Amino acid sequence: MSTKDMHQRPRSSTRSPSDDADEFESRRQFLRSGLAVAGAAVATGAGMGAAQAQKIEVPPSNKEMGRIIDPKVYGMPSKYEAHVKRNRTDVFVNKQNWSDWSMTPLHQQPGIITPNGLFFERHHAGIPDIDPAKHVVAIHGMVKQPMKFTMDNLLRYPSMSRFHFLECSGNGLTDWKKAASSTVQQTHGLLSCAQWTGIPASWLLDAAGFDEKNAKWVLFEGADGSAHARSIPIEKVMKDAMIVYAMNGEMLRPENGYPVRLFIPGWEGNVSIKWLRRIKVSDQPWHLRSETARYTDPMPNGKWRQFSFAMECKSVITRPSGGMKMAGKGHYEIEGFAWSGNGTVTAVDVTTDGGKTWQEAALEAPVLDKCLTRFRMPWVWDGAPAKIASRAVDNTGYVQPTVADIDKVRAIVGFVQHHNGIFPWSISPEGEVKNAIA
Ligand SMILES: Nc1nc2c(c(=O)[nH]1)N[C@H]1C(S)=C(S)[C@@H](COP(=O)(O)O)O[C@H]1N2
Ligand SMILES: [Mo]
Repeated sequence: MSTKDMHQRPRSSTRSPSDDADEFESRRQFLRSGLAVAGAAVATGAGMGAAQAQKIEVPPSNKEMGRIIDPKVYGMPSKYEAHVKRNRTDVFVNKQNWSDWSMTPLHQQPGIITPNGLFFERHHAGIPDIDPAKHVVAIHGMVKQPMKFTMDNLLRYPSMSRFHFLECSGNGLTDWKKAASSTVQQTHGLLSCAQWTGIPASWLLDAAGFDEKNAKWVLFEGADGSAHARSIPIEKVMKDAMIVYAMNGEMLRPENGYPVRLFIPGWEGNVSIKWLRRIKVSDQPWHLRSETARYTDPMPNGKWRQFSFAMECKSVITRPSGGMKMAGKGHYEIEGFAWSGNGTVTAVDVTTDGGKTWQEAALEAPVLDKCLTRFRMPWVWDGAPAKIASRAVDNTGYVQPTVADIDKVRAIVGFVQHHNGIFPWSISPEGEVKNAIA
C-alpha cells in the first residue's frame, strides 16, 4: 500500500485563488481588522502617528550623488542581503565535495520564484565547465535517423517557458531528524522553483523519427564526470519533458546544467539530467545505478520499489520556522509553501495545536501546475507553547501524510527517499521556533 491509497479523501469545497480577485482590498481588511503583522511596532507605542508627529529626517543619501551604472558587471543583490545564501548540509560530513549539495534559504524567499543564485544544487561529480560552442546533444537508438544538435540548432526552435518546482527526492532524507537541522533551509532546502525555458523533448524525438510502435523508454545522459543517466518512460517524455537552456530569464547557471539540461515537471530532481549530451530511445529501461542502488524505496514486503518518479504533495511552514524568534504574543500570519508533482495544490490546512485541530489557509495566486504555491493563515499566539504544521491537498484528492503514516508503508524508518510527511515546528514560551521532529 502506498501513502497515496491511505490518504485519498474527497474535498467538498475549496476556495479558489481567483476568489481573491480583489486581493488588495482583502489584504487591507486583514490589517484593519487588527490582525496586523506590524503589531510589534504598535505595542511599543511607535505607531505611524507617532512617527509623523516628529521631524522627518533627511538621510545622507539625499544629499549626495549615488553610485553610477557599471554595465560591465553582472548585477548583484544589496551588500546588506549578503546573509541570504545557499548552505551545505550541517549534518553530513562530506569529505571530498564532488558528490555534494547546497540548499535554498526558503524562509528568505518572497514569492514563488527562487533566484538563480539561490537555486539548490545537487551533483554527483562536481560542476563541469562546458563550452556551448562545442557542445552537442545526440539522439540515437530506436530512431529512423540518428541526429546531433548543436546549441545553435536547439536555439533556432521556437522557445516555450513553464513555471515548475524542482525537488531532490532526498529532500529531508539525511537532515530532518537531526537536531543540527534547525532551519527550513536545512530540512526542506533541496527544493526551488523557476521559470524554465527551452523546447519540448518530443520535438527532438520527432525530428529523429522514433519508432512509435516499439519505443517505450528513453535514456538521458549528462556530460559530467558521473555521466549521470536515467531511463524515462516515453509517455512522460512525449507529454511534458523539456530540453531546457534557460531559467528565470537567463541562460542556465553552470551548476544547474549549462548549457542544456533535461527538465521533467513534477518528478524527482534526479531525472532532470544536467549537462545533457545523449538521448537514446529503447523498448526497455536500463536499470542504471540511480535506478537500482539509489533513489529506490524500501517496501514492507522486503522489496525495493524502483522508479518512484512523482514527488507527491507536500508543504512546509516557512514563517515562523526554525531559528526564528517570535516577538511576543499577539497577531501573526503563518506562511509557507505547498507543492505537488501530480498537479495543483487545492488546499492547505494549518494546525497550531500539534494536530488536534486544523484550519484552512488561504492560497495566494497564481496557483500553478507542479509549482510552488504560497499559503497563509492569520494566527493569534497566546504565548503558550505551540506546535504548528501544515498539510497540503492536491487536485487528485491526495492528502499529505504524517511522518508516522510514511513509516508504516516503508520498511526502513527514518531514512527514506521521497519523504513528504507533515513537518511540525515547536514554539516555546520564550518564542523560540524549533524543529519539532528532531
Ligand atoms: N548530469 C547530472 N545531472 C543531474 C545530477 C548530476 O549529478 N549529474 N544530479 C541530479 C540530482 S540528484 C538532482 S536533485 C538535480 C538537481 O538539479 P539542480 O542542481 O539544478 O538543482 O539534478 C539531477 N541531474
Ligand atoms: Mo537529487
